[in-house]
Amino acid sequence: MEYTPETLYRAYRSMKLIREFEERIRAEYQQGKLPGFIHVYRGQEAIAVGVCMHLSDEDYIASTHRGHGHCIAKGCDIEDMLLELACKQDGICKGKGGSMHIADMKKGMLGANAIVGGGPPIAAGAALTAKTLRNGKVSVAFIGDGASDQGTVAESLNLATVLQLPMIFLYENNHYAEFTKSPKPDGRIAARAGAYGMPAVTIDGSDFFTVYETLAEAVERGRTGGGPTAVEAIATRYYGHFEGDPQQYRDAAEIAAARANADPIEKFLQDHRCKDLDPAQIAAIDAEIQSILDAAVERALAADDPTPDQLYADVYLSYRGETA
Ligand SMILES: Cc1ncc(C[n+]2csc(CCOP(=O)(O)OP(=O)(O)O)c2C)c(N)n1
Ligand SMILES: [Mg+2]
Repeated sequence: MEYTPETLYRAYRSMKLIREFEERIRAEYQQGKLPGFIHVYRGQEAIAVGVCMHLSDEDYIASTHRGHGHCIAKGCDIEDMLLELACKQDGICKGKGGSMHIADMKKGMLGANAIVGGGPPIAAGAALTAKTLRNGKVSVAFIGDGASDQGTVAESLNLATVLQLPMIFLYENNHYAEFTKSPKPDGRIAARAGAYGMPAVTIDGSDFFTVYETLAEAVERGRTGGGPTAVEAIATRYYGHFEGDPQQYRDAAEIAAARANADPIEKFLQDHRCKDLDPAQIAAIDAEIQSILDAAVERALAADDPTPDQLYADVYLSYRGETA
């Protein structure tokens, strides 16, 4: 596949924005400035970006509890996300969701989800809409290796095959579910999805180019009536399950090896396809990202909390068309 410089800079910017966004929120969280729980995506950036670069705002994704990367790659606004993480009234979900419940319908981002395995049925529903309306849209469910065993995923695989939905099951196999290491060999998750009767592959999720090329085919299949695809992307969870997790269940050598060998951004920059990228342009992108984050953090921390009235708005739906 040929890559224009624009595509390469775009991929770099998106991966780096995810990385720096999360490093900044970790720092703010450690100082007690952000409430709730955060689950960091570091190490998996090439997956969100390699997938979402094939999608427009009209396509759908359903995310997980580890969703910042998916949101950013799908184009959610950084300031609105930071306001949401700080639970402020102008947040992307008006401050009621926080890190684990970011949704942005304008961007086809159907929601991060604290329910493990909650995303695939939602993505399948969106895919059914696309198929019914014949509008050529596709729907991607991001699914952890832990989530892959949920019944909701099995039902979604079944429905997607039976109805030949324009859907992609994007498994991110980082070998951990919370504090438990997966005993399964790589490839088992794709094999199970394949048994439902859809094309299913296992790929290196730390390599942007592999993800991008695999998804080019899967998205095209979905858009042209070829039905669902499953992709098991092998990845590394760089940090703990949640920010602050001391990781006593993971030995130091394993953590060090993961951090040394599996950085998708380093891998990208060292790839021969990036050899002509201009270091000055890369530095300019890095500087632009820092200024976006500086402004977003400053605004988020100074912004207003929701008022008591706002907290109850949009929570209950009245079928007479009013909110309670
Ligand atoms: C239905 C449900 N069961 C259990 C949990 C608790 N829980 C939160 S994250 C998690 C592990 C998920 O692992 P995986 O799907 O591999 O995603 P990762 O954290 O590795 O990104 C569990 C069990 C939950 N949130 N929802
Ligand atoms: Mg996992």
